[in-house]
Amino acid sequence: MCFLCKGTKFPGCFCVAILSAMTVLPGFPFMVEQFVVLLIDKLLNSSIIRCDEDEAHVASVYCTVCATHLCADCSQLTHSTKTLAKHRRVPLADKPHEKTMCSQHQVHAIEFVCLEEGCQASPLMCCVCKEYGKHQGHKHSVLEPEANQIRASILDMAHCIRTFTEEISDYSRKLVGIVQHIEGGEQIVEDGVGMAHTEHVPGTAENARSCVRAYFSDLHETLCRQEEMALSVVDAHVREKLIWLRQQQEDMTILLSQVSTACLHCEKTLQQDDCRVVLAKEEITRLLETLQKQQQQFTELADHVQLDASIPVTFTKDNRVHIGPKMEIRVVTLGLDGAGKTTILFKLKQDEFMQPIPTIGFNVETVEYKNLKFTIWDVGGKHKLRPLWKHYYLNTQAVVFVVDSSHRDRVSEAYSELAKLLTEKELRDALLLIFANKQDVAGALPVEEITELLSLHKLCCGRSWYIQGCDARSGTGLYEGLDWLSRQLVAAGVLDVA
Ligand code: G3D
Ligand code: MG
Repeated sequence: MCFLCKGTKFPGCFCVAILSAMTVLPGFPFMVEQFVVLLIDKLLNSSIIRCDEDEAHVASVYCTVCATHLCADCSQLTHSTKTLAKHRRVPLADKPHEKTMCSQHQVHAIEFVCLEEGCQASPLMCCVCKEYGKHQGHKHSVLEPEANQIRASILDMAHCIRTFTEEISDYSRKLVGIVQHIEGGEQIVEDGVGMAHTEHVPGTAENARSCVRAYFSDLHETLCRQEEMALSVVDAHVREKLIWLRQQQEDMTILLSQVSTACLHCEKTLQQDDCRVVLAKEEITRLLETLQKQQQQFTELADHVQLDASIPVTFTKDNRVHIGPKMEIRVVTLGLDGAGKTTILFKLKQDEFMQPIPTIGFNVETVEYKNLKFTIWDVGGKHKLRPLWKHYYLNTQAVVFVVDSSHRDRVSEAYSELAKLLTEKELRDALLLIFANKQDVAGALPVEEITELLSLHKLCCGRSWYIQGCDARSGTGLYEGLDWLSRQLVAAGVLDVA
């Protein structure tokens, strides 16, 4: 804000002129800077008195007769005549001061300054004003030292202003530099043979735009590649399906021809005499048995095969296509012993509470939910079994880590196991669902506290993770966890296509 007009931009304020000039003259701020520097130099040098004969000389004496300021040389030169040599010349410090006469008492000069509270508007006084006039008895000081003190403080102020101006100029230069850095521009460079030519230097704005372009071009390439791959998966599926269907068509044609041959044979037999019919009995029986067997096989096939022209496609978050009604997800459930892993698995599987036995080795179950088919490996959590966990990591798309929320003392042990787990290379891209189990137990740690104690925000930085409070006995919270997994695995909008 302008310190003069305080933002009101009153007519005549410098800032108005400066702002309008800046818009037409790009170098204007530097002209203003030079102008201010000149002003300050002039102000600081105003205490130096120049020689009246030659501006380049500094005066050192004052001729009281000619009333001129002179340097020693010019004083000698100009006052060398017989008459002028007699002129009284005094050092500049002893130059008699001009006297201002009192407006009240014209014969008396102003000699004092009144320091009284109410007299700031007219503080000057002569000896009569001081002793008998309106300033009688007022606090006062002598005019000359008072004026000198004010001069000294103006000069002090000028020094401060010079520093202030330098600071403003520095800051302005930085602003110019930053604007140039953002906008970029032309730069003169020399080539190998010493020829100068201009080169475009990109600014940060241009660099940022290039970054955006590069990112989206990569994304575009990746999408094109993924689209090609997805199309080839669909094409392969269609090819295989059509090959199988055509094979079926051929089989049915063969079957029909076998049936028609049998019919013809039977018809022929029916038209023959009794002896021939009796002789054909064995052959006819074999034929009918074969037909019956073929019919049975056909019925079984027709029962099992669903003739369906639909090709249901689902997309994973990483843009892979899945064809078929259910998408299979490999999940491994880990956590300390007693955390509730087996109970969770049984609950999801049977939806009924069973008294679990401590897991030795592992349990594996398939749980279907929405259009996902989770193959869940429940791996024993006892100390001795933990080194075995890594055998289950391969091709695991998600880890469900179960924590016993009712057991505050074991949370730090859970933390160190989880921390170890997250350093495993094979689990680098796996989703992490943390079940804060046993929320039904009185005094169980709430989800927020488990999050804090396991430092999840720090530990899981850069990966997809989610913590869900649950109670494996009743099943509360379990499906919310699976929902999160589904949302992470399947691209939005295609979750319920099957
Ligand atoms: P693990 O497979 O992780 O080792 P388990 O753990 O599933 O075997 O469960 C250990 C104990 O915790 C079992 O009790 C089980 O009933 C209990 N449990 C599991 N989940 C919950 C829960 O949400 N709430 C409560 N209150 N208890 C739970 P036992 O008594 O058999 O040891
Ligand atoms: Mg178990």
